[in-house]
Amino acid sequence: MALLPILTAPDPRLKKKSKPIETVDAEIVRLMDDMLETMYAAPGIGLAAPQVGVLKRVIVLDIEREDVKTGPLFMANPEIIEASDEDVTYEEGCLSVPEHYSDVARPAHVRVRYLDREGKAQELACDGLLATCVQHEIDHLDGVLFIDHISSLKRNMILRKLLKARKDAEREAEDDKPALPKSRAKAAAEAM
Ligand code: K1U
Ligand code: ZN
Repeated sequence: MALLPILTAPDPRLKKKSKPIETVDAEIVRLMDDMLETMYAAPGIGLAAPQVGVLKRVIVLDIEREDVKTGPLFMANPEIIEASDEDVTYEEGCLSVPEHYSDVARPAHVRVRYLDREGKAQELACDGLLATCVQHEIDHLDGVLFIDHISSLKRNMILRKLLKARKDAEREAEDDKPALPKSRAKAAAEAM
């Protein structure tokens, strides 16, 4: 298994619509396993393939808590086939929007149809955090982030901060590099 790099906003790949899976073959199983390992390492409770730069309709989740023991869930081509009229608001985070959180209202109960890790068609009734998380992950497959559900004022403020953090990190990495490659630096010193 392998840890995959997680893309952060604003990255154009996070805004694209992902393609359906034709069959859950060995390549998709490997992607699912790598995504689960990446999600646990982050740590997170869900991850969608576009977050690791793969525009395929695959998500993984594990919201295990003392009261919820679903274990890891692997879903290819997940679709919401029923949603409650009742909404619930949850403070959401996202591994692609690090260190920012916002309240988002979504249907409190949903029924999801998907292909599991063995390629078998399944349906699952989701409530509570699992319902919120599965909707958040399916949104990723359609190029939608939780910040698309909040005011444009707050969204743009978060995106500006993320862009600044990325530029600062790039500048720091650049400052840590030697000004000249070692061999040229040595040659320059010897020539003096
Ligand atoms: O999609 C993602 O980036 C994963 C995201 C899922 C999510 C969280 C909260 C509401 C909706 C969807 C995360 O996992 S953010 C990290 C997180 O919530 C968490 C991390 C460790 C322990 C418990 C929660
Ligand atoms: Zn997310």
